Amino acid sequence: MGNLNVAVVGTGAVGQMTLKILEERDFPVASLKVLATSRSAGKTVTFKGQEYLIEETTPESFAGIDVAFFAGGAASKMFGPAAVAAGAVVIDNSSSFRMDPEVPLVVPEVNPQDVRWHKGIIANPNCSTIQMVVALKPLYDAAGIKRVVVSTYQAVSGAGQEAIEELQQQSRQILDGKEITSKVFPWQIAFNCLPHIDVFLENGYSKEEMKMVNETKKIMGDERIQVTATTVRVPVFNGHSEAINIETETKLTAAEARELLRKAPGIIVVDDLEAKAYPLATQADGRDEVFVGRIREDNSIANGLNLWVVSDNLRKGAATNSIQIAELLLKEGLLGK
Ligand code: 3JN
Repeated sequence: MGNLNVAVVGTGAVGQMTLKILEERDFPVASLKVLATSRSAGKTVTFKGQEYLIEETTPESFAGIDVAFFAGGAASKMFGPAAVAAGAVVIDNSSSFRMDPEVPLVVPEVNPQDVRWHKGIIANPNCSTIQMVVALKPLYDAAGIKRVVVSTYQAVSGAGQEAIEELQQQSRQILDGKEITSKVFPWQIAFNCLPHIDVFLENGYSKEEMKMVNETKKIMGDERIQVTATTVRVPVFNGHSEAINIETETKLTAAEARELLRKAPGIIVVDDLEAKAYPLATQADGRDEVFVGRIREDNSIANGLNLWVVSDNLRKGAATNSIQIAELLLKEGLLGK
């Protein structure tokens, strides 16, 4: 038994993963409230072998709560401030507060110190940003970073449970020679790639692409890092992959970069070409680390590197990172009484 009164808001793919990881990591939970919209209220979830009734979230739900994990969606804006007013620390997986200068945006391997200045809300970055900054951090500390060009290969689980079901259904429909139906994605996702994640903005980029640009600068604490992104949905169930091109300030050889990455927290280097060893979504699925491989010099510029980076987007990209933030608060004596 722990000593913290915990609320999890949201019971979709990220909410369910949050409950699973709270249990796996034996987070010190004294009491648990599972909150959601009226649509899910009345259903049950299991935590540590016990059934919990899902309650509808209201501003009054947070009385006595020490830490509230908001799993994403509209609930954050609607109820986050009420949770803070009730005395809870909110760890929010949505984009609602990420760029708010009053709200720290934290990846524990990169900017753990930022939890100290929170005013009630700490934001969890976008999944694609998290795995990228974990890989960038040791290279930045050693050689500085001028510019990053990233292309993502994002799994359907990032778009939620219904998106997972859509990929399953369309794959079956196509293999059976049937007409496909699309509800979650604008086009067929099975056997296809869609360069379209979240909505498009006036500048021609998708919102997902601009999240990667803006969040990276905030987490790294360096507005000078130039970032450009192309984010693509691919027919993979879980685990986001990224091709990352980096221009450092000073030269790093591939061997030096590999050694820095190998020693960095939260990273597993998988980079043995002879053994055909490189990070794969199928191998990152169910893991909490960021996998880095295909580490090589970009010979088209003086100080360039290329990496292939893969991580479980529901775990490190969402639930695990949120819980690591809470664990960091506990370690710093900033949570509970
Ligand atoms: O599509 C993905 O792979 C990640 C999706 C993230 C996402 C989906 C809907 C709304 C977010 C996010 O975390 O940025 C949001 C949002 O809160 O804006």
